[in-house]
Amino acid sequence: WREELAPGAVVLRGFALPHVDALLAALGDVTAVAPFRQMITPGGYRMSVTMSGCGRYGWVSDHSGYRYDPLDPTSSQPWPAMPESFHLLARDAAAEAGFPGYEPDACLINRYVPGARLSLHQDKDERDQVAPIVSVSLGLPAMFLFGGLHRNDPTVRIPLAHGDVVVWGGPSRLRYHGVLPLKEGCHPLLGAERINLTFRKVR
Ligand code: MD5
Ligand code: FE
Repeated sequence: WREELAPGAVVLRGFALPHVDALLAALGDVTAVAPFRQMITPGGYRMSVTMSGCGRYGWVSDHSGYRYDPLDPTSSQPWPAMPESFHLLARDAAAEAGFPGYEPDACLINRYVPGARLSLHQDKDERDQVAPIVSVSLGLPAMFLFGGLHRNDPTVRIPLAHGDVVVWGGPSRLRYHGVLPLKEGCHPLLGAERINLTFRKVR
């Protein structure tokens, strides 16, 4: 159930399964305050993935660029606090992958419906690029694209299912990655969607 994809990148299959009920209840509380919305890229495109967030910072994209912001631009209020169930799961998963003492200060929440995708990119907006990113997949399965440190490096496809957790640390923290268009389907708990919780240490 524990696969090392590359140095620092560890897949923990089903790691979140015992916590799904608590995670979904907390997700409902967060998205009642910070509803999913479509961000606009600096180039003017509307992202197919809708996003929410919690913790001290939220990832924001608009015509002026990408940034982490302590305020949700939709409400002009701080993002909802990170639920304890989110924080504990991220900490446990990071420790399991060899990164003890992980203290994320942001959780970006991505929602994919069939057809939604995330094009190849690097996560480099965080001031702390040493701490790992922890991602938790819920709902419909997705095909993840895992590349290298350069945009044109070859990619491998990694299937991610409900309950899988991936820790992206060490030399894999800055690899290019993306998500292929989500296939149609109906998950028994979530219906026609995939949710990905991505924990980061921003500052
Ligand atoms: C997702 N989200 O499935 C992914 C999970 C994002 C994003 O990519 O930016 O919101 S996080 C995947 C990730 C993070 C950092 C490094 C690497 C992958 N990697 O080295 O492949 O919605
Ligand atoms: Fe990313």
